[in-house]
Amino acid sequence: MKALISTARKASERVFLVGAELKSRRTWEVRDSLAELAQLASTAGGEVVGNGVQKLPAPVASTFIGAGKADEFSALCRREAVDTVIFDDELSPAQSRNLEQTFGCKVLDRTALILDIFARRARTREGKLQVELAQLQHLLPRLTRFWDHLSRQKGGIGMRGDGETQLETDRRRVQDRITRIAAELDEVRRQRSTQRQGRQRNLWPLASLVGYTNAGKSTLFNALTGAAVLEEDKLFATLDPTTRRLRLPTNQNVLLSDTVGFIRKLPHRLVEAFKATLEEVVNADLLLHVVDVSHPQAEDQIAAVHQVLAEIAAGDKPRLMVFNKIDCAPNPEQVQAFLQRWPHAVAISARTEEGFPGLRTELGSRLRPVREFLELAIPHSQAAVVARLHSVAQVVERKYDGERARFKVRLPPHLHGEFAPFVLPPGASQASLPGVAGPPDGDGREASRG
Ligand SMILES: Nc1nc2c(ncn2[C@@H]2O[C@H](COP(=O)(O)OP(=O)(O)OP(=O)(O)O)[C@@H](O)[C@H]2O)c(=O)[nH]1
Ligand SMILES: [Mg+2]
Repeated sequence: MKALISTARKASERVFLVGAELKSRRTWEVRDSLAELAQLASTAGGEVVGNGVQKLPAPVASTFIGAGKADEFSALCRREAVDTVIFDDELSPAQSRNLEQTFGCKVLDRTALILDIFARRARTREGKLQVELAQLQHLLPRLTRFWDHLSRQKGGIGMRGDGETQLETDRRRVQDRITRIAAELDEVRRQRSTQRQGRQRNLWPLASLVGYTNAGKSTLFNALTGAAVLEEDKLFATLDPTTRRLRLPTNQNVLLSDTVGFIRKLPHRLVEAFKATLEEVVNADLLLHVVDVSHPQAEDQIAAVHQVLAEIAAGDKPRLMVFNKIDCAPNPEQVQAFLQRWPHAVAISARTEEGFPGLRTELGSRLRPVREFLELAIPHSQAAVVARLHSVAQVVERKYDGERARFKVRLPPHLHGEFAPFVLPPGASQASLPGVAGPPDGDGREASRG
């Protein structure tokens, strides 16, 4: 045990990975998942010295893998002077504790590893707070022996980020810290939502880049907008969202935002913690789903992204599939197959900018609806609705008509629902005012409410 702790102070931690081939999974899926876990571990600064897989009908309640297998791996780890064992699946607090006893070293799961990477990547106040909150919530139930061990070990994978300094032996303090962070996050988000209203006033439609981590979202974002967001051949290079204006060849302005990438088995807690950051995605008028076509698991990655989108209630958003990295795709037929499967998809290289004209054209036509005008009739009694309209819409014409004010406006599509009761049918304004005084029935009911 002593020997293990001292080796943890070497330049990189020696890491051993464990996967389970459950009945529901195929061997190659476990292998792919472990390969990705190895990438995550090295992104976190670990040196992967080996891995082990066990075939199981279902996870074992006490130790996830079978006790015999755990002993076998543990002996291997001691021989290899392993500092940290990382499981590819989320472990329960009890499993973590038992496994740590067996292995005699730090045992982490995929969730803790991803949280660790996020902690290193977070730059904004909000991003840091979100990660710290998720880390504390993940660790709190696991604070026992693991805890002593970690405080002796001081940091290392799974224990970095702002969380580290606050983690004392007292659970109570951790709980207090959780409460404080939650309050602080609330405040940061309130301020951000004020800023966002400013953006809505601009009335430019918002397109958000989504996709599996390392698909090339930031590279595309930088190439299109001239921004300088970090692009790196590492998982989760981007964490905090960035938004820039993009002018299309049609002279149309749109906003483009780049944000955190997705990954399979993305911890639910993290999706929850990042929901606010992902507002850029939830509020977008169009999602650009960037896919790395040169990746052997491109298909699985698409499915994983769809799953996360559904989890954040963005599953129904209009979507444009962007097949990226065609410059290094292993064969052109495969790119063609992707294009055929997804209507209106585009194939590009964010690196060489091949395919950009087609992408820009597609963006222009998919984001056009926001340029159209809507006609509204709002009773004068609904002063709050009128005020709200002025704050979010571009009002190009205003007329007064007895008890109602009529507006010709441009309104972002995601706000259409809010004003639906006041919308006039197309062409209604062409008729003489008194004759069409009655907008749809729904309007009358709204009016009598105010
Ligand atoms: N060959 C090639 N490489 C690309 C292309 N686009 C991006 N890359 C590379 O892919 C790697 C990941 O690119 P990023 O833009 O950081 O990917 P991302 O989707 O923003 O990744 P995260 O922020 O980690 O989610 C970098 O090494 C890029 O240089 C492309 O079209 N062709
Ligand atoms: Mg990125």
